[in-house]
Order: sequence, then structure tokens, then C-alpha cells
Amino acid sequence: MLTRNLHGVHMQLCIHMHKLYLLPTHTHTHAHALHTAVTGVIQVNATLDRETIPQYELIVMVQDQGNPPLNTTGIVRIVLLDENDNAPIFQNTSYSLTVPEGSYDNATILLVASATDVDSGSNGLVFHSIVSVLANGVTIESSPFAVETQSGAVVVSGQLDREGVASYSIQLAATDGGTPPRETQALVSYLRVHQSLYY
Ligand SMILES: [Ca+2]
Ligand SMILES: [Ca+2]
Ligand SMILES: [Ca+2]
Repeated sequence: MLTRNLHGVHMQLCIHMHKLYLLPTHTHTHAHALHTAVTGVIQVNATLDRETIPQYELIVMVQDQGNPPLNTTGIVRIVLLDENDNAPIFQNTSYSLTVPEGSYDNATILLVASATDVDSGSNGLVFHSIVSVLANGVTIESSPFAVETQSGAVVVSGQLDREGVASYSIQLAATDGGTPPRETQALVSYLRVHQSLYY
């Protein structure tokens, strides 16, 4: 028998006759993910999750029936390709803040509502956008707010006048670059405009 611990997975080889067996050494779920059949074919008998274990390294050994028996070993490295099975996740699903009224001319950052995606490559790229904006509870077509696509920074440009609009609600979306893409939304609510001391 031969054991080896790779990527947190214990596996054990048991040789019988000239056939190969690969057995898990304990009940770790992922240790059951791969095994060799008597033919030497490596089969999958459990769910493989790249985000949990991105690759496996199996030590295989064959042994003849001579006297004494001779054997040789080899390594099979299995790298999992990514599926877009995770949507982006915002750090918070809702945000609230209070901002002073006044003029904002330089895309002032109000908050950063960033999302992350554990997939790899384009499946893990995240693009932030604004879905809709409510002003005093009513949907408006154009607003003083924008979100930076990459960073998720919510910025304000232009005039905030508490007597005109006292509160806004911004629905944000984070979309990944997968095909098809996955999306998650977050809400910036209770975005209240308060009276400026200087206004
Ligand atoms: Ca996965
Ligand atoms: Ca994935
Ligand atoms: Ca994804």
C-alpha cells in the first residue's frame, strides 16, 4: 500500500494481482471523487468542485505477479477546468448612508459596493452597474449617481438639493463575464440627503 497527502486529500493505493485500486484512507468527501477501476480507468464518482479542490495528484502503482513481484509507480495529475457556477457576491447586500447636500463636481465617491466572484478567468470577472434609482420613492431615468464598473465605487456628480430630493435608493448589480453571465443585486437604501451647514 502507498499513501500520500496532496492538496489536503489522503489517498491510498491497494494493489491486488496485476490490477490497480485507489482507495480513500478516510471519510473526507473529496477523497471519494476519483478512483481507479480494475481496468486502470480513472472514474469520477462524486461532485468535483474546482473552488474547493482545483487539482488532484494521484499516485498509481502497478505490480506483476512474479516472484518476487516487481512494481512501478507513476503520478496522474488532474486539473479541473472552471465552470461558471458561482454568481458575484457583494460584501453587503444593503448599504445606508447620509450625505450633505451641495454641489459635487468631481465624481465624489460615496461608498464602495464591490462584489467578488470565486470562479476563474472571465467567469470570475465582475462588472458593477446601476439597475435603477428611486428619488423620494419614485423611479427616475437620470440621476446624479454612477458606479465605476470595475471597482464598484458609487459616485455622485452634480447637485444634491434636500428640498428637491431628500432620499434616494440605488439598486446595484454585479455581473460576471461568464456565458451565460450570473448576476447578483444589492441595494443602497436610506441614502438621505441632509441639510448642509454651508448651504
Ligand atoms: Ca464550483
Ligand atoms: Ca467555478
Ligand atoms: Ca462567476
